[in-house]
Amino acid sequence: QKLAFALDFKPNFVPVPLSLKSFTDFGQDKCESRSFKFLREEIPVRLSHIMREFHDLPDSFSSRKSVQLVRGWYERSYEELQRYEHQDTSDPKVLKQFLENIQAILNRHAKVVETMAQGVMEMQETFNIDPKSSTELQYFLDRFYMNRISVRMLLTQHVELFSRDRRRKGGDHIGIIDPSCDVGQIVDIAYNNAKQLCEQQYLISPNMDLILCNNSNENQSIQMVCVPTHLEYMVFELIKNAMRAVVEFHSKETEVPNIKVIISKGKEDITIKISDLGGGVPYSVTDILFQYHYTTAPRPQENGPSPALAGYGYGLPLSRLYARYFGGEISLSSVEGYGTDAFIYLKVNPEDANECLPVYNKTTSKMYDTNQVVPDWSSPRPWNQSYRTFCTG
Ligand code: W6P
Repeated sequence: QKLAFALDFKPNFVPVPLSLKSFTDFGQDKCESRSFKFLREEIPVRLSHIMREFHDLPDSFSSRKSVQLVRGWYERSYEELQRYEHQDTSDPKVLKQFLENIQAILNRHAKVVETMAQGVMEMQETFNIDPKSSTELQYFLDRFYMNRISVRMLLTQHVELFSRDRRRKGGDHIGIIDPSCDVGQIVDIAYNNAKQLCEQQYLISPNMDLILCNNSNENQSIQMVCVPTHLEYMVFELIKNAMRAVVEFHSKETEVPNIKVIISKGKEDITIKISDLGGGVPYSVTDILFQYHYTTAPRPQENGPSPALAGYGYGLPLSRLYARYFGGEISLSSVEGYGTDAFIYLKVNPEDANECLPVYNKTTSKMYDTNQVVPDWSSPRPWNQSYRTFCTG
């Protein structure tokens, strides 16, 4: 069964990235059989590309029960979708069955992030993760979760557009896309949610100064085509981190400095800059903040109350994937001892906002085969031990 899956993989089928523009065009057509025809090919291609990468992972990770469980879900969903390969695209019964199947797949994969996180934690507890495994794991999880975001986007769009009980929802929304999303409004919602959590935990929270800079349309709100749930997730995560830093850095004071948010719309980018005076982090830590096996806050207890402002430490890396998914980025610039600026970059034009999808090829397999790589920059060592060594490699 598993072998059959591996042989099924056809590397000449490359995932087809869609732009936000093509998502909205597609959604306005509302042609269910066209959507069905696209998805029954595209989803298996996307699934097979990421399934292939499981083979290249270190055994210490891929042999974990939780990882095996997730692999099983992927194989099952792949097989279910393959069954539609030759079915009649205009038969309403087939379309109905496909829609229900897709809902079942979305449910089956609902806990993938938590389950994989479990595997990562177990691996950390059992082994000391060396730099090589750490790089591979980070590389894999970024690609794996990006793949998941993309597959869920396609499946959710289909369900939202064609399921009868979803149609009443949300004014001019096209599936889960808001063609005129008010960015300032999303920032307000995210701020208020973060504020509530912050006050629960610390009894105090920083205020927010919000500045809009709409270069193309003075003094008006800033609107864009985007997936509001993705945007809210990113802004919430960054504001939450900013708040925690501010409140903890000023814990002996009765007043805390505001968080400053600037939203600017240029020709190419919409940028959201979130600045805090929370004491910052050392430069060397800014990369580590995006690693999946890192969190600043105590880990959630399995049965205990969940600490309000902490999760599995996946908020930042996942937020960055949401930004990158449609061609954007998240970056942090910190001034240790002072504060941090966080930046969300998003594409203004929906034509330019293309899905960023992992593709399995030779380069990918080389990333997992870094055994022979010898560092080509010096590494520090105590000078009294530093006998001159010969070049290796
Ligand atoms: C910090 C650390 C951090 C991460 C993300 C966003 C804001 C901040 N502030 O001190």
